[in-house]
Amino acid sequence: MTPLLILICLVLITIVVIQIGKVTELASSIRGEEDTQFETNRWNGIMSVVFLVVFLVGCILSAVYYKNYMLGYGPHAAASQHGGSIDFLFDITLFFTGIVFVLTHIALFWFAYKYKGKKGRKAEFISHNNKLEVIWTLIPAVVMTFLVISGLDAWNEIMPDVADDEDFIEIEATGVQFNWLLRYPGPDNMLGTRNYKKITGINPLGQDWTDPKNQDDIHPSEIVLPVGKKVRVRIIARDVLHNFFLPHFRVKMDAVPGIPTYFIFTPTKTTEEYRQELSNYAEYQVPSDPEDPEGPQRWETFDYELACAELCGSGHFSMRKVVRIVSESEYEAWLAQQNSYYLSNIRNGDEDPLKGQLLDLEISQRKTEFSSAVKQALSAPDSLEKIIPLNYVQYETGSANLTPDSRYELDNLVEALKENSTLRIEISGHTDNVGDAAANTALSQSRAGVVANYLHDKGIDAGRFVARGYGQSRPLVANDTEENRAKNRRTEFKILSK
Ligand SMILES: [Cu+2]
Repeated sequence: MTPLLILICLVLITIVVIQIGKVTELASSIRGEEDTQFETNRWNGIMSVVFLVVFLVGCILSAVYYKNYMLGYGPHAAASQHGGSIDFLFDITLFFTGIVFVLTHIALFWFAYKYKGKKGRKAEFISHNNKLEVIWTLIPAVVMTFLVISGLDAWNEIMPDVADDEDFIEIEATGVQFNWLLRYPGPDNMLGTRNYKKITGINPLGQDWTDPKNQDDIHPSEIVLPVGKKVRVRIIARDVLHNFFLPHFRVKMDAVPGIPTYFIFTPTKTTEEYRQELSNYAEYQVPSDPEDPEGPQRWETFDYELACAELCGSGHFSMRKVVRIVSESEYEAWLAQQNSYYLSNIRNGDEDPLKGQLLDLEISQRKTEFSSAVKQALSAPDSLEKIIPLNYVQYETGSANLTPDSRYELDNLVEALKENSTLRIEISGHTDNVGDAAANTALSQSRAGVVANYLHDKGIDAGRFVARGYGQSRPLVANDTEENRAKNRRTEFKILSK
């Protein structure tokens, strides 16, 4: 209904304007053409000046009114070390262009008034004016030079790459339609190599799994960074142009397929600190969900964000990720919870080129597990039975021959015995209940004996360990499934005295 009314109004106004025009035409033909023209000029001139005043005042008022919606003003302070220099560049550019904007508009509309056509006034012919031309060429040239130089200066300050000896965190962001794939280097602090030919459904970045640097890399779903630490982001795209944009940190860089780019920045405010700053602004003191007036306020639910700033296709809007800036200790805790993408998604699957091989990474992980188990057992009260399983000591089926990879776990045991020189242990072999009980006992006895020999060969005094075969007499769990039987076939050791 309303649009119809508006349409009718517009039609009526048009008719009225046309009718007035006709009446004026009639009046002018009665009064004489020239007089009417001068009268029109006078009104045009006056209305130009009125427009000038209303327009300029409107511009200034709206700039002040909407100030808090602009980066660098009000709640949109920069949260990175270099952010201030970018905001300063915007301000200084606004200052000069603002002066030009106001002066040229005044000149435009004031001249339209002052030099309007009047009875007896004739236009002056000027072929050129050297002085004026020099002035209006020189002033913009000087101002432009100043702006360009200060821009270059800021660029050089922001864009140098990190030095070799600098302490920084390197992460990687890959733009794809329509998501950001994030990668952290994992405990080795190094991102592994990539090859686009290796991209598959479960290898979205085309990582080369034979590169050990890739095996601990993490693919998190959000960016988490410690405050005050330099961050280098490797930026690239997999399909079309995207743009890595962290508005609060004044970070913006194209993500180009085939051309790696980067950006280095240092966050200076944690998410929590930024929220506290926002809580001072009225526009953030409203419920973040209008449906729930009692719920948290806008400043409480604020999060830094990563957006794509290149119109990259129909799902462009959905390329948003949360960015959390936290304290160093919170960052360490978060990092410790993240799992290697390779170990949790690729390892020993169809696409694992290292299927069945033991990785250096796994050897050192097992070593850490082993020494913490020993440490825990040694510090536990003496009344507790201290049994530590040798999970990775394996034998060939039905025999007492160790598999080649068993030596890593046995070396861990040798090391523990050397570190704790008074430690005495019992090595025990166990089987499942398949087959003859006496034969099982004999097999477990010889398996425990093989371990004992290994320790002896590595220089551990024979008086410090005994080897015993328990056969099927001490199952961990009921021998009812193949899985459970595998659990019962085991070698372990018990601390006799320390
Ligand atoms: Cu995009």
